Amino acid sequence: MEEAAPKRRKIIHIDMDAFYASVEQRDHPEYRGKAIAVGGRPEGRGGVVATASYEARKYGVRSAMPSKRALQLCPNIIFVRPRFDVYREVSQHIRSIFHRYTDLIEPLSLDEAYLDVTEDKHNIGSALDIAGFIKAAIQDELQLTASAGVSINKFVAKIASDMNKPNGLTFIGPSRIESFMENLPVEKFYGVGKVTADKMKAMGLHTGGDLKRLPEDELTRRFGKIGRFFYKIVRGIDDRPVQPHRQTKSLGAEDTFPYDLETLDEMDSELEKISRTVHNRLLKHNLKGRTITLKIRYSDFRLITRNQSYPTPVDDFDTILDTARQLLSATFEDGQKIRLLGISLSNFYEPMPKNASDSPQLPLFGEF
Ligand code: DCP
Ligand code: MG
Repeated sequence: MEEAAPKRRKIIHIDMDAFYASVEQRDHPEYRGKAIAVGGRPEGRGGVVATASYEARKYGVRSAMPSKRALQLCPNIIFVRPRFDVYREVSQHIRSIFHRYTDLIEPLSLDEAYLDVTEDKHNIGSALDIAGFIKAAIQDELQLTASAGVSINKFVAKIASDMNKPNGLTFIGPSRIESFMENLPVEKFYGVGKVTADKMKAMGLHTGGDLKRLPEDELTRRFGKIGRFFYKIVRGIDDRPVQPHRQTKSLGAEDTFPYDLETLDEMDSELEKISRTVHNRLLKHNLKGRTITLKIRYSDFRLITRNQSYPTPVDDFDTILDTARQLLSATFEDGQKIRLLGISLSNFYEPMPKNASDSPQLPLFGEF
């Protein structure tokens, strides 16, 4: 007997608009209509912008920009201290809205998730309608806006959600996917950072259509394993399932330096930057870890890692930086030159959802 064709999926990607900044404008009417940056420090005294309101983005202010630069671009910008507890609460609330329609939810961060609504709890059937209901509930219950993308796979849904921000609702149906992918600039492709995009352009590959002309083995030869993903995705094929229980195993950041670092002073200021990034990522993903790992690559390409574990999970900037400093000074010897430094956290503690009191006796801190 012939096997039935797999059912076409209905995928929604939801992403809150200017998330932290919108929450601050909602709770502080005096910030509404104003250029604000969450994070960073006034007068450009260090720190980076976590996110900027749309008013500030008109001036070119962006996430991860040093606050000094933000102030140059937009002299009237207001720096606002982040309130992560509030963002976490909002995040839990939007998740509870998603659960009204499906339990197949894969959160990517506090403000972003994939939903598989191939089967929905109310038999609504239309993913576009469901996305509209979710946006309306977020507006009514939280006075915030989200943008949604709707398609038959994760890749296209995610790109779609970004196309009409803010407050967008974008549907890309099966008949439009191939032409959509052919016109898509390569830098929009998942896994294509600036370096790969430049490499592609140097080869004359500017759009999905250009990639589509290459056979699969040539794509893998040129780009490695991800080449196979490119081959499928330009044909509109992305079978990755929405994974509700995907666990983050480790989270970190690293930096390869344009020149080798030779003094502890230089290394220290790099560790500070990396710790800041790691700290922000932990907050964004609502994670705390018990183990901090320092990775060092020396100028001769030797790679070492050193780690330190704590009895309770940590996420605070000072602990991350102090631990990384101690791990470094415990191994550093005069004359060593360092090409790369990285810090990561693992052994995560997943906070229990607020309404999880019915799952009894979950060990909060793991057993050891
Ligand atoms: N964030 C951060 N550091 C970054 C990027 C983001 O701290 N480098 C935080 C602040 C954002 C939140 O994560 O508000 C969500 O990230 P998004 O990339 O979704 O950005 P926004 O929601 O702020 O804006 P957009 O409307 O473009 O989604
Ligand atoms: Mg967002």
